[in-house]
Amino acid sequence: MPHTPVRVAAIHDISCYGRCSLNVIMPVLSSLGLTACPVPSAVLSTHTGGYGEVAICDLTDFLTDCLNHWKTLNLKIDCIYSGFLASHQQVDKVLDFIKAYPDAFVLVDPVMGDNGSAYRTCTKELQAKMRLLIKEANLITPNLTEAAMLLEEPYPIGNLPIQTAKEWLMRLSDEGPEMVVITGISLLPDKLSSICFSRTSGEFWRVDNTKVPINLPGTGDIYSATLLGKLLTNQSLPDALCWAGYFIEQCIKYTFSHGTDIREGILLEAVLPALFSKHSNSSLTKL
Ligand code: PXL
Repeated sequence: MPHTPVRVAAIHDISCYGRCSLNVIMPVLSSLGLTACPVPSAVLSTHTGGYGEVAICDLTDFLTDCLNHWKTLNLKIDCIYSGFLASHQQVDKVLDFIKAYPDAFVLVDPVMGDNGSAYRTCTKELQAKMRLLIKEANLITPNLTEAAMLLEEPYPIGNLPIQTAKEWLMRLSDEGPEMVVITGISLLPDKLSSICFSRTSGEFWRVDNTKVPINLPGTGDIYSATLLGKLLTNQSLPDALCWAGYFIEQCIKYTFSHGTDIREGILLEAVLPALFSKHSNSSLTKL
């Protein structure tokens, strides 16, 4: 039997130092048995989270050239997964990839900000274009900051009421994506929750994980790659949600316990084996 890999075109940046984006997405997807095809949107000397003035090589034109070449090859691409985009013009390039592979599952991780603020590269134009890009997605995975930006709502202070959380999930799904996951929500003391909605089943779920007092770059990238990897290897949405929550909790706890420089991100190399645990051990609740 020929082996047919599941191929994921991963359109994200490469940050040369500080674990995030393609540097962490590739190992997670590969470990889960998927073939990740990296399509770099930009190369940065470091991520933008604390290393000062970053050298950036914008690869907008490369995205066009890459797709044009791929089109001549009749490749089978099963999934398009977009993340950090260096400019609002790159949204059109991602849309070109989506048009070229109409049967591909589309995950848009709308990487725009965290903790109530936009990343310094995320302009108002990029925020507006991201609102258009999510319309073409099957699944989106904003954190709470990004969900607020997509909905043009203020960042919520304090705990988000459950009714508001459900309303935000549905409003985001109304924009297009069948599945919506919002991460990094405080609903319970000492817990961080991820919540999701499937429009097909009309169901909402929540997974609660231990809150660890540390904010590491790349966390959202590892979370979304794990969720995607589990979904594409035939786990249901709530099971994939449990796995992503469990894995990121292990990642953060391990890194916190080692006291490394926060900017270096998650000590992923040591934690990857947790992807193969027998159970995810996360507590799943219907919202
Ligand atoms: O992990 C998100 C991310 C991706 N890419 C770059 C970033 C960040 C967050 O800081 O700076 C370049």
